[in-house]
Order: sequence, then structure tokens, then C-alpha cells
Amino acid sequence: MKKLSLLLALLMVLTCCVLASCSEEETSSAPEASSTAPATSSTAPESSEEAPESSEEAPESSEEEVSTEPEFEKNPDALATEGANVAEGKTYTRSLLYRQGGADVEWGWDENANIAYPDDANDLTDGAIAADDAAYTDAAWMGFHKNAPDYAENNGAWIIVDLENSYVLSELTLYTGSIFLGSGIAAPTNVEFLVSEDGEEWYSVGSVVPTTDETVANAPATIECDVTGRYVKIVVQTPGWAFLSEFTAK
Ligand SMILES: [Ca+2]
Repeated sequence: MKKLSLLLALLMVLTCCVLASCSEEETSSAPEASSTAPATSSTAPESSEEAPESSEEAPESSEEEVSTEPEFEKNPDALATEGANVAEGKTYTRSLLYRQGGADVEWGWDENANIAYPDDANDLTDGAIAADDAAYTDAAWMGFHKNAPDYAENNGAWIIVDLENSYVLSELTLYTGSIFLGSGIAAPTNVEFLVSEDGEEWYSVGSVVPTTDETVANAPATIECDVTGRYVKIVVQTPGWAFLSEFTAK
């Protein structure tokens, strides 16, 4: 009987051991399985993480496709011009207008002389372009000259127009005097347009040489663009006199 009891006890111990090892295996395999599960589920999040990544990449690439000038960041709050000239009636600053004295001054600058071709009342944004038959004496013109003291340091005469709001701009035009005006007046050799949101950091939209026509007074310098900006800066290079009558921004 004792032997049987001992055998039974041994069997019970063995059974317990087997059960214990089984349950250990189960619990250990369970975590394994559960750790595998998270692994798989962590793969899922990874792939779901990858999905947003790729969806993040998609807008980036589409942004790159949309932007023709990647280095230029458009202002998303810029207003549409709806084809209107948003420069009309706006104020501007500009470089010095030429002051020429008597015959002894020749082509030099005389700070005490009157402005030769004055900017009477915001000539460049009053909405009026010089008439096709306007002579160089016409009041519609204001005149820069390359001998003005600030011309060389700015590599041209300049105008900065404040549009008062940021706009989406698609066409910028400076109406300049053409070769028809004579008397040493020629169309500018180059007109550069720049835009800015703050008046400090400028982005060059591009440069254009005005289209001349011997039968008319105006030689428009027009550039097509797709930019935003509140301020437009125009730099005009001239072989002598540069006569201007209007700037438009659409
Ligand atoms: Ca005008």
C-alpha cells in the first residue's frame, strides 16, 4: 500500500510538473504569440504610419508640381485682382528725379535746380497712360536720368509701389517713353520687376526690355507672372533719360 501511495504521489507530482510546464509554455507562448501579435499589429501601425507618410509625400510632390518657382513661397492669404489694376491710386516711393540747371550744367546734376520732368501728382499710379501722340514735354511723363546721384548705387532708377494688400499678380506693366520721344530719350534698356510681402525681402519676378514702336509714345514693359506680393519694386536701366507714365499690376 505504501508503495502504491508513493507511486500515486509520484504520479501526482509528475502530473503537476507536466501541467505546470505546459501552463508555463502556454503563458510563455501566449506572450510570444501576443508579442508576435503586437509585432504584427506594430507592423500594421508601421504600414499605417507609412500610409500617412506617403500621403504626406503626395501633397509635397503635388506642391512641387504646382509651383513653377519652388524658391518663391506664395502668400496663401493674397487677394485676387480679378483683372483689375490694383496699383491705381496707390502710393509709391522712388529714386531721385533729375534736376538740371543752366547750360553750364550740361548733363550733370544740380541739386538746386528744378526737377526737369516732375512727378506732379503720383503720375505713375493715377490711372492715366501718356497718349500715343504725347511729346516729351507732356505732363503725363516723369523723368529719370542715369546721371542722378543715386542711379549708380542702385544700378538703375527704382520705384516701390505699395499695393496696400498682398495680391496674386499675373501681369505687371511699366509704361515707358519710346524712341519716338526723341531729345536723348530712349526706351529703357532693361526693366526688372520684384515683389515683396514686407518691403524688405524681395523676389525677382524677371526682367523685360520694353517693346518699342516708332509710331507711338509708349513703350510698354510687360511681364506675365504668377506671384504674390504687397510691394512691387521696379528697377529701370536707361542709356540717358527714362520717361515713365504709368505702372499697372493685375
Ligand atoms: Ca500716369
